[in-house]
Amino acid sequence: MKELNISEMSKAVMSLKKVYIIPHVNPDGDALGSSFGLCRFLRENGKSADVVLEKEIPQAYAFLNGDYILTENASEKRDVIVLDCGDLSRTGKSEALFNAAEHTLVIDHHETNEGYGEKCTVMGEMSSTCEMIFNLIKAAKLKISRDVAFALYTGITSDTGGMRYSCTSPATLRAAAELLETGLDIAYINRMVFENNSLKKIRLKGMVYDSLRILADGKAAIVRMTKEMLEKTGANEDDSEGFVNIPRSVEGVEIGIFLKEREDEIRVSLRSNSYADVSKIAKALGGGGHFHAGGCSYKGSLDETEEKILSLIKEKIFDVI
Ligand SMILES: [Mn+2]
Repeated sequence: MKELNISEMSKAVMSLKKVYIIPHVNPDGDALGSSFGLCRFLRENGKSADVVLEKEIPQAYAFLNGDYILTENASEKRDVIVLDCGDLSRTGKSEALFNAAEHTLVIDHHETNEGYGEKCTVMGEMSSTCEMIFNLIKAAKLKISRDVAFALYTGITSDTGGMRYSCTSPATLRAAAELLETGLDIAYINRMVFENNSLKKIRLKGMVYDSLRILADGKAAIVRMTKEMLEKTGANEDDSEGFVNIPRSVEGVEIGIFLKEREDEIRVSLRSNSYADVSKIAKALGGGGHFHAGGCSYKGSLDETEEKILSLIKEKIFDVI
């Protein structure tokens, strides 16, 4: 594996003729935005490019109007560009395409990415893979069309929570400004990304809000999503994206806990606002994450899981500060 800077990667990308572009499984706005953005850019510049997805695109991202092929239909031998995948397993079934390719390029912004593929560019300081694709096109000194800008802006706004998270740098905002100059409808994109929920999801969210309880003298808060809630609303687990922010947003709360009841385990998501390192809790139960975000699974009932998490939070965080 060779590590490249973004302009070297730009040259490496432009040297390929026929590529499959592969984002991570269960793709989000950045994975899809960077894939469609790069794919459109390469096609506009005379390359043969296709985005490859393992499953049909999530309905929430249909507005991107991106065309793609499913992994099982990607039958040609082509070079592969992997986007927004912190490790190779995140390519899911498309890993086979990666393994069969002559040339493999990896472009990603996950700090935990240790590098893989023939050539790799990882920039943990970037807000999004879309911001990296923007820089890659700038390095090639080629034009960014409105279609490309539409996809890239979607990914940047997704991964920065609408330019609110700390990953938003001055350079991110300058990139966003330049993308907007192509004539994008910023209100439309942000509405599609943040304010376009299915009725099922809103009903589910209402139930999850109702489960909110305050723990640890107001320093932690918890919400639960049960299998029954999913049955009642007809929603699925994908609809719970972002719910972990509900408990974290209660005034005075440092740690937010979200428990999802699955068939044979409870999935635990943790978030902290400032001083609590929640990855310590996640790691203690065999999971992982970062300082402010962690996740793990636990075999037990919802009540047992809550009890376990709460005792770990007290022992590893509130007792030591
Ligand atoms: Mn991303």
